[in-house]
Amino acid sequence: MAHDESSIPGDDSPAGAFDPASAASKSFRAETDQKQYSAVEDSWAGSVPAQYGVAPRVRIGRSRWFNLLWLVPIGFVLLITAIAVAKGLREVPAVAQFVSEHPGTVLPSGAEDRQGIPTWVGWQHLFNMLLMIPIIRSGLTIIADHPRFYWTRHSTPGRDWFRVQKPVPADPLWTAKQDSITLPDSIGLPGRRHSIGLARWWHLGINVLWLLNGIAFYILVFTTGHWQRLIPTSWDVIPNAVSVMIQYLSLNWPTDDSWVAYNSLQIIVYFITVFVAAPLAFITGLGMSPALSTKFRRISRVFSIQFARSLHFLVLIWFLLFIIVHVTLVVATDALHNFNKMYASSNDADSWTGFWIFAGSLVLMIILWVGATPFTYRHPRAVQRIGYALIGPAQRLFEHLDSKPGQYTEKDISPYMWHNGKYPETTEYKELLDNDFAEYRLRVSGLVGNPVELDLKQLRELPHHEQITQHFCIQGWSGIAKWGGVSMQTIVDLVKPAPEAKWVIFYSFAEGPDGGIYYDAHPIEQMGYHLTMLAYDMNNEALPYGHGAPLRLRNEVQLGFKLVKWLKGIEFVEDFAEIGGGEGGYNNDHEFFGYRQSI
Ligand SMILES: Nc1nc2c(c(=O)[nH]1)N[C@H]1C(S)=C(S)[C@@H](COP(=O)(O)O)O[C@H]1N2
Ligand SMILES: [Mo]
Repeated sequence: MAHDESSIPGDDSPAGAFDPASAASKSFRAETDQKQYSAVEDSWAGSVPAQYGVAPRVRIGRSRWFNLLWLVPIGFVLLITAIAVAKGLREVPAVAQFVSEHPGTVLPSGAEDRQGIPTWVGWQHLFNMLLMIPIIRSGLTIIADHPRFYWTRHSTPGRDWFRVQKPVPADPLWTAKQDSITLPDSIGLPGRRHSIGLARWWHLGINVLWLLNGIAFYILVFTTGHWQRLIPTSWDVIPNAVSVMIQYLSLNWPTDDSWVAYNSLQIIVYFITVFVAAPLAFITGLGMSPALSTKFRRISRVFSIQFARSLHFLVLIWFLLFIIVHVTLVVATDALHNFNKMYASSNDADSWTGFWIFAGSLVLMIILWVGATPFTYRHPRAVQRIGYALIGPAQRLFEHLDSKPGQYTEKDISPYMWHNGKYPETTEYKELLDNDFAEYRLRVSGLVGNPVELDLKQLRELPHHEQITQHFCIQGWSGIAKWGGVSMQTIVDLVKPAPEAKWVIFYSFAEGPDGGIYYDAHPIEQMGYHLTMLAYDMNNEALPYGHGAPLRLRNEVQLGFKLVKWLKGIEFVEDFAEIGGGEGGYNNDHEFFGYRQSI
């Protein structure tokens, strides 16, 4: 394993006609874009033009796609048919008897003593509603950034089971960014194409509040006995739920007793929503984190990021269906009474109090809805700061998961790996490429005792490190590859960072969409992680052009955008505030991403 220290330039060896001092003073900072971006304007992110998707489609069999818009007429016909059938059924004596024996509501013992909707339920319901809207809207923007769903982690084109985008074009260098689509600003939060950075602050930030609201709800539900209204306590709920379904569909609705107990169909649906869908949203959300998935590989092997992302999406569908049916029934069945129960904690059937409170909350909801996207475009840094204040602690925590190598095996390697980012177009890079990188030098500088410049031969002479790991793009796609190269710890040992060095900046040959070279900052602790490396090989061959030739970074606790491709330099610094726009990376400066991305 030991390498000959004296063969490394930067030592005072004869080979090193290289001056450490000049390397240390030379930095790539000057090539970064130092402009501070503080609004989302038309020229934002290199003026990425709007691009709209297609109607949602589900794959049937190998390659046939079913357009889900057909569900509108089909659903309508089914509903009409179901109503006709239910009406007919109620005329059948046996069914009439079944309905009268199972009127719909099962009263648990002591229900009479627990009657009423407590005020805290009303408040939590209100908060939940206000929080769910931005969560769902920003979630749609996140989906729009990779508008496809898969069941396996390979994200292979054509193997998606759902898409709102055309099939992937044949272009071998087609990027995930090119594949992203625009949403209307009133639907997505925000709607602009590839505004995932901002959407994630909304989504993850508000998720924290939603989670706290949910935890408070769980605690109150179980300490007050209110759980007995939400959790079925006898098998009688099944026939009663069937009965309620027949009664609703026949448009001859069950007597409402919800001040005392919900009907059986309500209980089942509320139970699923509160105790299955909500926790599943949380778990599947975490299932998409690179740091957690890499650490808990045994779980994520089966429960892969794409499986988690697909389930997360199905939970969204459940919530959307729930909201539509729930709101329809609240309004269609004794609306004033229902508003009084949930908004005024009162069983008054005729007063308008509950309605006015509801109307007030609706106004608030509409103002927030209409204002959220324009606010985000005008104050993206505020969205970024608030979002980071909320989710940052969890992101920092998960960054400490230093996982062992050998995560996957050769047979897990993905047949297709998406490309991403802006390809290097500078003459500097093209000349190197044309010359097979014979002139390539990686420059490692900054707060180090021994700055070095390494060519590819020297890099290949350093102790070899290999890992088969999974890539997690912020946009949602993933893939497994085998990476061969040098462990970052080897580079650290070689250059001997000074104690003040806290951050490591990786600079690319490639520019970003607004000009200025792509760069990213990583905490120095993570340079010692088992899975932090510089890769010059991918799947047993020299790293291809599209994936970052001749050298790229891998740090498996982080999302893909932090893994700089076409690497030309590394600088150890005390603080990233003076690099580029000062936010810790190109996408952070320009697209309001975060600098810690373990989730
Ligand atoms: N120089 C540079 N490196 C970059 C990017 C980029 O735009 N420029 N994009 C990043 C993003 S968003 C991802 S997901 C990965 C994609 O790596 P791949 O194309 O090898 O799959 O590269 C990262 N490295
Ligand atoms: Mo990415």
